[in-house]
Amino acid sequence: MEIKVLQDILSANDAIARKNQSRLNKHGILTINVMSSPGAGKTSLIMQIISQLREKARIAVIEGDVASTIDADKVSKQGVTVVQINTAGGCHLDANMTENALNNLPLDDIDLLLIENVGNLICPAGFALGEHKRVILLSLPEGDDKAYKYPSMFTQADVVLINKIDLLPFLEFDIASFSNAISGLNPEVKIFQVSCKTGQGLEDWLSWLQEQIKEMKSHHGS
Ligand SMILES: Nc1nc2c(ncn2[C@@H]2O[C@H](COP(=O)(O)OP(=O)(O)O)[C@@H](O)[C@H]2O)c(=O)[nH]1
Ligand SMILES: [Mg+2]
Repeated sequence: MEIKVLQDILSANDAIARKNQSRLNKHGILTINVMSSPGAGKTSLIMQIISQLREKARIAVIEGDVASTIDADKVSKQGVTVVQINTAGGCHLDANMTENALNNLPLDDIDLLLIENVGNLICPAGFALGEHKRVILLSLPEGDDKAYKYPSMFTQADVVLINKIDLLPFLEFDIASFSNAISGLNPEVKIFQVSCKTGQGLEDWLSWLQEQIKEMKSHHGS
């Protein structure tokens, strides 16, 4: 019985997520669901994307947090349109919350929508929002065993960003072993080593992102 309830919730969520995605497709908006543990660097990544791509793409952000508007305030100071979702205790965003956020965004004026999910390496993996790509950050201080401990997050990722690479000299983190673990779970995944603080490694990842924006535009015919 419990399993049935869970299945109902997930299939209702999936139906709204599909609706969100076709709405985003109609407007040609590439949408990225950014997920990680708290503190791995989601907001820092979004700030880097804004500063590096703002001349090339019209960017908007959905900020998901249990409470507060701290991250949304940072993004808003950059002059970027942002909608905050407070989940009031919920450990992840869902498609219904995302639909409400989309209702409050100028969809005709956006090329790239970045969704910062609630900081959590477990729950967000189960809930599609309507995004086109899932980007997971794993930062060096979290340890190189996390792919084995939280496999569902990595199995569903399109991209894994190994963040805080600037801290490598100070930590024991085996990049090769972590990368092999992810590739074993998910052979298609793209892995980039980056520092959202120093900017190291961001160039390759930003090229990938721009490629995706271009592809979305070509489908959209604009
Ligand atoms: N050394 C270092 N610190 C980083 C890097 N990226 C983020 N941080 C720091 O990590 C902390 C958490 O970052 P934040 O972007 O707020 O993480 P979030 O909770 O996932 O949104 C902040 O103090 C950032 O300045 C990085 O690449 N290197
Ligand atoms: Mg944040």
